[in-house]
Amino acid sequence: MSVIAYVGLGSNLKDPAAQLARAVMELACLPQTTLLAQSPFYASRPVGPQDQPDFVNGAVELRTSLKAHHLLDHLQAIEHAHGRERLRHWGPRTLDLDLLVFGTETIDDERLTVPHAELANRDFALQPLLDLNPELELPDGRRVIQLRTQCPDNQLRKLPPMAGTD
Ligand code: A4P
Ligand code: MG
Repeated sequence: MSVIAYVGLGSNLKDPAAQLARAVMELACLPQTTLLAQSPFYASRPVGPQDQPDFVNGAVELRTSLKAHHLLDHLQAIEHAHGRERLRHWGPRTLDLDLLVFGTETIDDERLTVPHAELANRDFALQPLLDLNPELELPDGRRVIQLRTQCPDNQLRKLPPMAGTD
């Protein structure tokens, strides 16, 4: 059985937009998974420590037969391949892949919280989700469009499409 999953992408080191574009191609190659759509990319002010560069953020919509934890294994392998080092909580990173939504599942264990714990507070995650699916609802019935109007403003700037990614 397959589910629709949404993965958030973020980077603020080493050509962030190119890191995201490459990650989208890598996500498209995951086993038992189809890339259905990708959102525009946005520049955003960092949430958390302010002594770091602005981020580039986006999201993808996947159809996958992988279990959520198995998908997380793949996301972490892609992060690792991008030279991701876990140095500081909410600190700078070459690539961050967050499982934002996984079908209608609610998960809360030592490895995985889905929907992502900070989703409702982050316009840089909510806006790309809305771009992908304006009707999207979380498993608890909250509508993403409603959360977007209530969440703190992080000065999102939509970036022009990158050559070759349209
Ligand atoms: N984990 C639990 N739930 C999830 C999930 N839904 N998706 C666990 C992915 N991972 C999940 O994550 C630490 C652990 O979270 C993982 O090992 C996984 O088992 P991490 O990314 O390695 O570590 P972190 O950065 O210390 O923490 P966290 O909470 O994941 O950070 P976030 O939430 O990813 O936030 N500002 C802007 N403008 N744009 C950004 O993208 N990103 C962050 C990082 C901070 N500020 C930002 C942005
Ligand atoms: Mg993360």
